[in-house]
Amino acid sequence: MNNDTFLTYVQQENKVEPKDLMPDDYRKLLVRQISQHAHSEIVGMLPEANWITRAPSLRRKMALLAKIQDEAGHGLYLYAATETLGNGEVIADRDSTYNDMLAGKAKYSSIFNYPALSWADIGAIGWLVDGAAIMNQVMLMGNSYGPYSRAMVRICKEESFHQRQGYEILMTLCRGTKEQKQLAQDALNRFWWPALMMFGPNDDASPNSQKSMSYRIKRESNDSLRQRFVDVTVPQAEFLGLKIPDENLTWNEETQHYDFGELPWEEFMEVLKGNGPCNKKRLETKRKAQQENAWVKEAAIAYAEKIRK
Ligand code: BYC
Repeated sequence: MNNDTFLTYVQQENKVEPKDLMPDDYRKLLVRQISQHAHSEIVGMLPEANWITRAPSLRRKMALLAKIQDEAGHGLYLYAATETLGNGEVIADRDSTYNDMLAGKAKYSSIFNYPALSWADIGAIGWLVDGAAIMNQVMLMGNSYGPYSRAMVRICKEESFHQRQGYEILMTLCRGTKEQKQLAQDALNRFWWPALMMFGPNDDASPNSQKSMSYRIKRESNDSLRQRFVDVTVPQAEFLGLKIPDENLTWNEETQHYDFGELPWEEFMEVLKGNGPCNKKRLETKRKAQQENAWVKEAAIAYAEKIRK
C-alpha cells in the first residue's frame, strides 16, 4: 500500500486490523511500543508483589492481590496484541519479545526500577504510577491499531480502580498519626520525579513521537501528557495535605497550567541504560522465574497436544 494512502486512512480515524496491509515501519513501531508496554505490566508486578505478605489488613491484601492479577492480565492482552503483528519478517511472538526483555534488548517502563520501600509506596504507586499510566493510556484507546486500542479500553477501566486504591491508602495514612503521614510524604518525595519520567523524554528529545503521532499510534506528545498529569495531581496532593517535592512548582495564571522544575534527565538516562536502583534485580527475578517455571509451560504444551490428538 502506498504510504500516503495509509496515512490518510489512519488520519481519518480508521482502524487497522491484523491482516490488513500496513507499512513496515508502522508494524515495527507497534511491536516495539506494545511489547514494551506488556513488559512494563509484567515487571510492574514485582515491586508490589513484595508487599503482599506485609499488607496491613486482609482487605488491603485482597485489593493488592487483585491489582497485581489485573496487571498479569494486561500483560496477556498486550502480548496477544503484539503477536497479531508478526508476519514472518517482523518477529512478534511472545517468546521472542519476552526474551528480548530478559536479554535487556527491549525496554520496560523506567518506573519499575525503583524499589517499594514502605507500605505508603504501594499507595504512591497506585496514585502516581497508575495515575500517570491512565493519563497516557486514555489517549491510547484511540490509537489506530484495532487490537491495541480495544485492549486499552479494558486496561484503562482497571487502571482507574488501581489509581483509586492507591489514593485511598494514602488518604488513610494522611488521616492517621504523624508518623503515618510522614510515610506518605516520603513516598511522594521518592515517586514524584520517577512518575513524571514515565511520560518519556521532552518532545524535542523524543525520536519516536513524530512518526508515532502521524500514524495515530500516539495521539498526544510526552510533554502535553506530563503537563496534564501535573495539573490534575497537584490538587490531589493538596487534598491529602502533602507537599510536592518541587520548589519551582507554581500556578501560572496566564497559561492556566502549573509550571514545574526540570526533570532529573541524567537519572532517567541511567535508568534506561540499566543502571537504576533495581534494574539488575528485576531482570534477575524474571530470568529465575522463567527457568524455575519452565516445567509449567512444558506441561501445558504437552496437555494441549494430548487433547488435540
Ligand atoms: N521508561 O521516542 P520516545 C502500568 C524510551 S505500566 C523506559 O519518546 P515513545 C503499571 C522509549 O521506549 C504502563 N523507556 O518513545 C504496571 C524510546 O526507546 P526505544 C506502561 C522509555 O515510545 C504495573 C526512547 O526512550 N505504559 O501501567 O514515543 C503496575 C525515546 O522515547 C520511557 C506504557 O508502556 C520510560 N518511561 O514514547 C502499575 C504506555 N520513556 O524504544 C502500573 C505505552 C521513553 O526507541 N508506551 N522511553 O529504544 C508509550 O506510550 C510510549 O512508548 C512512551 C514513550 C510514552 C512510554
